[in-house]
Amino acid sequence: THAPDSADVLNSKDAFEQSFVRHVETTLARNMYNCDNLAAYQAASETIRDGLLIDWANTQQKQTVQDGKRVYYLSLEFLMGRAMDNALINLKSRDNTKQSLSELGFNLEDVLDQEPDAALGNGGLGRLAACFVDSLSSKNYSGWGYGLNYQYGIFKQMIIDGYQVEVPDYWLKYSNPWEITRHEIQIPVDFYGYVYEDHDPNSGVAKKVWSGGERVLAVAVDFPIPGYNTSNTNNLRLWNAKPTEEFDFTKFNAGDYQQSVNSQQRAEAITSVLYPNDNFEGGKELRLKQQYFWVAASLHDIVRRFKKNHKNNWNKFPDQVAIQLNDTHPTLAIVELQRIFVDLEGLEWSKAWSIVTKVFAYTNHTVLPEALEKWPVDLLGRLLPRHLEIIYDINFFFLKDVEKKYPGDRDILGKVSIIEESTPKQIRMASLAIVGSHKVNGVAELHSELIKTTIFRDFVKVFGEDKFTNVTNGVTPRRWLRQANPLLAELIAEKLNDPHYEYLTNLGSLKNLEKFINDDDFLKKWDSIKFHNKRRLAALVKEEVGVELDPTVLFDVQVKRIHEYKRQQLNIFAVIHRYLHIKQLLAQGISVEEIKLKYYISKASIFGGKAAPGYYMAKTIIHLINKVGEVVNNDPEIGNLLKVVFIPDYNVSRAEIIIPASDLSNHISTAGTEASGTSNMKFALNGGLIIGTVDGANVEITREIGEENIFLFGNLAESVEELRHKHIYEGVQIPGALNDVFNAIESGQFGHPDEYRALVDGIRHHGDYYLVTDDFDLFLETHQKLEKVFGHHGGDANDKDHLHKWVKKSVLSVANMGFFSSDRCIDEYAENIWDIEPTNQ
Ligand code: DL6
Repeated sequence: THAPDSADVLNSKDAFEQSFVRHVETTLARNMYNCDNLAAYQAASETIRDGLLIDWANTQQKQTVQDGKRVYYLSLEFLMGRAMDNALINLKSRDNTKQSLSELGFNLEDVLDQEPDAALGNGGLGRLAACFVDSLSSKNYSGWGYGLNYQYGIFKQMIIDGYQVEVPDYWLKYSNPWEITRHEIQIPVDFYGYVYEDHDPNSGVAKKVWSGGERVLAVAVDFPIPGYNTSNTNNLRLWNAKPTEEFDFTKFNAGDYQQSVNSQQRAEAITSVLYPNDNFEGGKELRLKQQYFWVAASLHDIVRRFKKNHKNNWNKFPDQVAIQLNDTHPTLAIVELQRIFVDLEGLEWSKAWSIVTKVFAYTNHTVLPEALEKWPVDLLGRLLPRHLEIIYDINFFFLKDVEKKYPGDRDILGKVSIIEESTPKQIRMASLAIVGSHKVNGVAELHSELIKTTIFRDFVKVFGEDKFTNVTNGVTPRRWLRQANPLLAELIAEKLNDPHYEYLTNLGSLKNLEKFINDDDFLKKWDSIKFHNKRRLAALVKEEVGVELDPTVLFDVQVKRIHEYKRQQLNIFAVIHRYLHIKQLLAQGISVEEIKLKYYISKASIFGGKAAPGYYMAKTIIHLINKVGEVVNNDPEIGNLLKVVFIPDYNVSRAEIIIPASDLSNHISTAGTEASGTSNMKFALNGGLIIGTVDGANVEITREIGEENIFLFGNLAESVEELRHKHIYEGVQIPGALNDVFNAIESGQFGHPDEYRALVDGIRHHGDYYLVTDDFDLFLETHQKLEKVFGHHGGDANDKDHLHKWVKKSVLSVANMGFFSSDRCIDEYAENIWDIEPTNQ
């Protein structure tokens, strides 16, 4: 006999089928004759969840008994995607589930397809958090995520007449089998009100009391996070906002029914919508309310858990608790913990502060100054009057220390002050996060170096270099290899002689693939898997966009948030240039065949990504891509020589189809602007080659896989400032090829030129901030080079040239991507920042 675990429910066909039928009949109140794919998804999920809950309860008990240090990852976004396939893979129950479902008359893939994405994030930052919770569980750490359970995730993107249209994503339309609402865990969170001074009746010491004006309840909703190849199952706790009963009741009794409903809605609004901007959403009171609601609930939960075992032995707090701030969004947690210690627990200020600063660490995800969060003092003071006082006190003591180090240096005081003396005065959240944390990290080497010399330069002077460190991002190979690319994962397992896919938690072993680099049979298999994945993507494109893609051509992909700094405009301008040149060649009587041989190989340019709803320039870029697609795809002369598609509603599930199908992907940000990038890692891990600038994690990817296996181009980060300067003082030089593109756009070839005026003028007349003109020709040249390597593959597995040049690079890049597992990141955080060890299993 053994203690029950998930395997009992999930690894026997009988047990699975029995549980499935029971859920159809009892949970769903249906019967097997009336069970469609959606009902099958729900019943299967409930069954898997039953298994998960056993592991989860065992894990929580084990962790409580071991009473080791725990890390809490505070992230306003967790971009989880679908849960079912991931759970089956991590629990190693996929085969059993597939067979059981098949016996019950269902196809696993169709069932999996019913699940809506949990899209509670914008992009890189939220997806990183999702990879991290997977790795925390898989590496047997005791680590919880804390976030918000938005009812509306990131909007669904539709493309109508070439324009982005945002549609609400009500992802909880059907009940969500993966969440467990903890009705018993309700934490009151206060807002507004006033602060007064009171005296301790015993000691007579004065203390501050905050009397809140509005109270909302935070109700815990838990998501079990299964680890791979371990029963360790951590918790992701997301909060729901609910009104307090007392509040409604008073109003109701006073005969103000309308008002009582309003206050209910006001409370629920806090966790209603994810803000769809991956930069900073300034000045929005509701956003600040979300932030405080979430950190207050999380901290009270953490402190309560600590007190259960350790009472008020506060000296032990930093030995038990590490809190990671995912960007500055949770920075108020620093203030809240100081408030709990000083106001509620009666600790002396400096004692409290020394504990607080041992607990927190902060990750920065962007150097873009416009993305640094600042909140108006007035707004924060009204919403959180006591917190504003504490922020001022933190700043006062901090500046006193700075003054000691740099006597009389008013300049540095002004630069590092948490309060910006502007009109209106603002609170600089990054400064507060740095002051309240013991470590600050960037997310790739280049980025971590850059923040030390730019946005955080003055803090390095104050705190010294050691406080600032780097943890290069990573991605989970469970989702981004095994789940997204099952055939490649299988081939790798076979070649590594690893039938249990142990390499997925030991990604360095991919290196052994190099042994097969001269094995043509292996290369052919590798290439045919890519071809299969390209067909899978072509089917999606056909269904979503109505365009037929030939899977034998080069699939050239750029999918990510749409941003000027990510430079989708550079890519689409190059596509237009290619189209114009092809048309010119055709006009000269050169045949399509000759063009393919001498000038351009056939390719499909595939785009996808959402623009923040208020970001005009990003929306203009989307419009241009779609209009270019309309023209090119409907040009009968062009055929499969060039296709341009924009796949709407790029999300995690779409990424799982798109990424394994790419031959080439674009990571072409202006050097120094992309903190890391993580999709670059996903593409390379799936055997897609990269065309990229020397930016973010591209630098480390190059170091790992070798510069002969990546196509780098463009100006370097150290030249950017000078080039921008030159643009302003000497004017922008438009290269001839780009000028042709602008002329075509302005001639109305892709719709009314006014539509694109801002985009073109931004480059021509307003300084070309993102250096499109400086990198355009280099981008074209690099394409020429790489297309020669790709050759005229034509899907012909016997094309030795393609096999020996391109496919070898593809294998070599996968073989050397081991470093980019998020397991490695989590180990680095654990060792260098959190000081935690894996739990005993
Ligand atoms: O660190 C995760 C991810 C990086 O890989 C990207 O380079 C970076 O742009 C992204 N940032 C965001 C939003 N930024 N903020 N703040 O998603 O983080």
